[in-house]
Amino acid sequence: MQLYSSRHVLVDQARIVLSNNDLGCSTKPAPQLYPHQWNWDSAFIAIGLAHVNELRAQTEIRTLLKAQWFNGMIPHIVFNPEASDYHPGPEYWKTAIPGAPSTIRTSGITQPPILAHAALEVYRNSDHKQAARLFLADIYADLLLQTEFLLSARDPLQQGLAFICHPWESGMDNATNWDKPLNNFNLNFQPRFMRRDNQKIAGSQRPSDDEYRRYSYLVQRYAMEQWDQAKIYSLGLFNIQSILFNVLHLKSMQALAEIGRIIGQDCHKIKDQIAATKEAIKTTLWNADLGRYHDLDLTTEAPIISENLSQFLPLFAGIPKQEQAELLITKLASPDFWPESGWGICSQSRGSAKFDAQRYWRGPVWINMNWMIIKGLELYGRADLARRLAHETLQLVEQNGFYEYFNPETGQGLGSDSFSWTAALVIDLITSGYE
Ligand code: 2M8
Repeated sequence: MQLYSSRHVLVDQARIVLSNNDLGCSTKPAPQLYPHQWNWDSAFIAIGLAHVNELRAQTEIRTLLKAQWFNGMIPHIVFNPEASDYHPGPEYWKTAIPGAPSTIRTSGITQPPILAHAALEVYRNSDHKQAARLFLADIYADLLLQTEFLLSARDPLQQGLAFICHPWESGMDNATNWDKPLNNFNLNFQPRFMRRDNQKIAGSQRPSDDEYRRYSYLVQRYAMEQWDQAKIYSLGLFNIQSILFNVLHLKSMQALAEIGRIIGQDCHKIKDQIAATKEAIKTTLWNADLGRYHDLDLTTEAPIISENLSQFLPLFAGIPKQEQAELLITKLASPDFWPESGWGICSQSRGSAKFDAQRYWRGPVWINMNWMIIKGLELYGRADLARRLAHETLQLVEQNGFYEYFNPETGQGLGSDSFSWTAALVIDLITSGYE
């Protein structure tokens, strides 16, 4: 990589973060807090690694795919056998069952499906296109299988939208969106759980014990069903059509169609599905009176109207019409979401009673969210705002470190330091020409 940007020092620092978190064939999200491989973290990590070591970026994706379940599900965690200091670990998940990989231990749920998009980005940024094409050809069937899993097991009513069954599948674990659905089911037993996260990070920056109790209950309850997808759906405990998850599902299908074109596969079926999912997001997850997107609780059929930033993410997959996009961008650019302090986008509106500047997905700024919004702004011709947001994002990391998330008012780093996707996406922004 030839880099003449004045930000080359930041790129060098980011490379060090990634190399310190390198487990060999995958990258842990953070040195102590997250010692295993995580699904969507690895996708973001591959996007950054593609600029510095494209073969290693490919390996990151291949390693995750090795842990794919027979039904196509790509698990949210692939456990590192060398690490034991994370709860819940492999024993808790009880995933040593038929249908799960036999030699690799994983969790029993998935995460936002951005992997196919990451694979396409790795190809696009490759200096060795022929080898990169072979990489795409090698992984195409696995990516297709994952999509088919989301189109069948996760869309039992064939509505064009995939549901998630656990807040951990949303990627935004304790977002205010899940407050109501997470309290809509009774606990038929008290799940045992322990908090290792709070021993490493201040509790005020992490989810509450009550949330952990419910996360743990769902894991134990689904494990009792041996992770049978139809049974998980029919339990109806936490079946949510999340905006973010479906935006990334669509984005990955768009990428898959493009990968198919590059490697000469017939993609007409996936193109039909792209149209169906796009339409479903535009109709089922859109409220015309409020002029905004929302999640939907599949069990109660109730829309979930939360002042969380996921309502803007349809921009990332080019879903809204231009006039709807203008509405979203006006709200996004208001100080409630984009404070004048200049550190990017809050995960929860500052105008909402639930805003908490320190607590995880309930207020802090996240670099992967800023990154997706930058890409969305580019798509809708708002290069001015994209540039401003990219600049603020880079300043934030330069001045405060490669943290997991940040206080939107002070810029203070929160959660874990040396966080991999922060480093990877900083590399991507800088090599894309942002300053
Ligand atoms: C966080 O989630 C894990 C559980 O999956 C945790 O809190 O222990 C989330 O921020 C998630 O989006 C992320 O993938 C994971 C690893 O960075 O950490």
